Amino acid sequence: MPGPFPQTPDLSGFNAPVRIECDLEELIVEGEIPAEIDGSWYRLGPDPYFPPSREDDIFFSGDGFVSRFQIRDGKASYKRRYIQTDRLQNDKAAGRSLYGAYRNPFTDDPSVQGSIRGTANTTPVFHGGKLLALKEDYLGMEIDPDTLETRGWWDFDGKLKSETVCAHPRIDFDTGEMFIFGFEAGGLCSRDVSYAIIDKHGELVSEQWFEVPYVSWMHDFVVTQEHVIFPVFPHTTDLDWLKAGNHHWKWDPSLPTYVGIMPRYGSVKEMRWFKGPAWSGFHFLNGFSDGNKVHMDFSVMRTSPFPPVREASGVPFDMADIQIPYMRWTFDLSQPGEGWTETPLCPAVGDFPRIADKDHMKDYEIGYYINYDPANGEPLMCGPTYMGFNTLTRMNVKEGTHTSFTMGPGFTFNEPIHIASKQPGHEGYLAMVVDLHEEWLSDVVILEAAHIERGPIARIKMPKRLKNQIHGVWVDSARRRGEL
Ligand code: V55
Ligand code: FE
Repeated sequence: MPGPFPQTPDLSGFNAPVRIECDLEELIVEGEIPAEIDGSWYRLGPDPYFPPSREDDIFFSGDGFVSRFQIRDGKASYKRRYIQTDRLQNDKAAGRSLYGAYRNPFTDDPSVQGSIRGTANTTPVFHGGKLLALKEDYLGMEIDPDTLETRGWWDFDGKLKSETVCAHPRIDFDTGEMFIFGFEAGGLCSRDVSYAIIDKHGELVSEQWFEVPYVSWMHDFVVTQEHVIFPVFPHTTDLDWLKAGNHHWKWDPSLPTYVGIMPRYGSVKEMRWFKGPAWSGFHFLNGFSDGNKVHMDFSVMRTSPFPPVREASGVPFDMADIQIPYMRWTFDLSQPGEGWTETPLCPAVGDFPRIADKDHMKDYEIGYYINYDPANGEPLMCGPTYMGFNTLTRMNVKEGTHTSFTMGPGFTFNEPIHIASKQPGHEGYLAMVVDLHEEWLSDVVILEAAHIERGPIARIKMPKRLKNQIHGVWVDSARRRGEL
């Protein structure tokens, strides 16, 4: 019999596992879901099936779950399944967790040494007719978009040589191409990074490898219509650190930040490296090229946002290190030197950015993300940072203005998705799961993207608390049919 889960911040309260597989039809809807919304919203996250073998297991380690809200004709349904990874199957056969620290195979039970550790728990992506569940530690797992059954690891018909695929592919809305990379591509703690282009049909058309100056937690990257940008921030690791039994990452601010930029259809030999002091960042909202200037917009920090990483690295926490406005970094390829310029875009301090698919990789105006605003309540314990987001922000990067939506104290927000409208000139909709801490439930709110400050136009009531997700994707039914 599995014992109880440890009562640690990573695994208790709103971070406690939910462990449910279910099918819910005819969800209760307050307000009205616009009739034009027709598609599937896939969400992924970690949800440990068994209590971990280690009391100090972290949020990111959990077995992957995939869930789908299907929305059509003003109605919604919900389906949720575990992703049947090798790891989950091995654990189920043993009746307990056989795997040790986060991304550290040295800490696994001898019976599973050498087995595939991928948890597929981070990002769903729909491309080339396939739904993939990604985590940066291994290949993507193919999932049946209708039944959510697990189909198997996807190596692009045997063509991809990289051992890993990142959790943040970038899709060019106009060409339909998908750009991917993988870090530690050549094995645990290798400095190899792969960079591959997948055509709109899902065929791998190119893969190149290059080395980064040190092993880095390259969680995301940026692709513009002309360039690709690889930021290297000093969350790092090495074999000695892993052999000592640690979780994968340590924060080492003595290392510089590197940013590699190359033409997106070019050779990795053309990579130009920029260099600066230690910064940290996870998600990029967007990037674009303007002649010799290349811009990337993101939430930047001066430390690791994750308490277990800071603790293991012996870094004290200073709130100021994570309270930095949303930033634009601009690299001028016509100038010599290693530096770049930094321009604040919006004062709201947050992450989980979203942009309309059509604006991706281009000069744009509107971005959305969630942030923590102390004016809207005390921080609530949830997520990997132990500080739930309580505000949704819409920023206009051209005007330098922003608007926001909050539900006040007692609520935290998961990553929003953007749903394009079919009406000309309409900015579309945002949807996000909201955790109701007092009621111990979760709801979905749907907002007009242009008017988030007016509050939800519809609210879907869930009968259960949902596990904190990581990322999600909206797959319009028209896109599913190949029409978009
Ligand atoms: C993230 C999530 C992960 C992970 C690494 O969103 C980074 C950040 C759910 O697992 O392993
Ligand atoms: Fe991410």
